[in-house]
Amino acid sequence: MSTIAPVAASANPLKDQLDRDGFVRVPGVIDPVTIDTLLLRAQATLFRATQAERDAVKSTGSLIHLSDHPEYADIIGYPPLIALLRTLDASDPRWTGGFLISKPAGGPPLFWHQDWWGWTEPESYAVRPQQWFAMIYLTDTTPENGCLRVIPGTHRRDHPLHHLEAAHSEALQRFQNPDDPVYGSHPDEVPVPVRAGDVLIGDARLIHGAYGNRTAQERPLLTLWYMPHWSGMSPGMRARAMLGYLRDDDIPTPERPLTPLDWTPALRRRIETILPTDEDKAAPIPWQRIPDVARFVA
Ligand SMILES: O=C(O)CCC(=O)C(=O)O
Repeated sequence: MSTIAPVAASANPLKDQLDRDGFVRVPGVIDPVTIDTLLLRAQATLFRATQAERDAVKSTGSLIHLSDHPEYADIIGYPPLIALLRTLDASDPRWTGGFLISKPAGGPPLFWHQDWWGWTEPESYAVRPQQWFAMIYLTDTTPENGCLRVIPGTHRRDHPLHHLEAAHSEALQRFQNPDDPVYGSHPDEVPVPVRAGDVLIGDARLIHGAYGNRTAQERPLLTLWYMPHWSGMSPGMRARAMLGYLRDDDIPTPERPLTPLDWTPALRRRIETILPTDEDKAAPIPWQRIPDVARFVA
């Protein structure tokens, strides 16, 4: 008589899901009062953004760097969020940047893209992630109001969407050609709706985008970038990440961009333990956002 071997229960199902699919949704990480105050702060921040600034990134909706807004310090270092990163196996998490990305009522879809920039390096094709996003939507989201959509598993394998026009270009941001397939539905897409207070952790290599907002309300999101294994990264990759943290990369910035080093000590202290530092002075690896799909092994 044949017997079926019992399947071992995973010791860390959230991490397993993140490794396999490239993202994981964790409910109820942020308490309702914190979400409420973040929503008020986001509305105030958006009130100051000009229409021209928002039109320049129409597909994204807004792209407001949080280093210019120290008033978000508490969420960057929010203890339950940092504890979640460690639960997912982050050995030495550090925050390198983040954005208020808000889709106004009637805003178009966000183009398909992935956010990783270290594709010259062999470890960018390995299971172990180098960079995560933590997405914190400040309202409930659905496909109607512009929730996230993802192509599971594409952090480690080739997909036709890797071969579209390079994402993040000015024309794509401006939504100049609404018929471009980079904004369209794809048969492999999976919607990822959330409740306010949930956190989505994802691998920066994952192909993702967002539906258009067909409601009359704004849909605000805080995207935070963490390097889960800072001291385990190669010195060259750490040096490149450091340039991003210091606002010396290809992301458009105001004339005098801030970093947490400019913040008042009281605010900076809230996130001191997760701020990146780098004593190696290694040469940074090249900024390469396009994967060499022949090197995917999955
Ligand atoms: O607007 C969204 O829902 C997704 C934002 C996004 O793709 C990102 O932060 O990389």
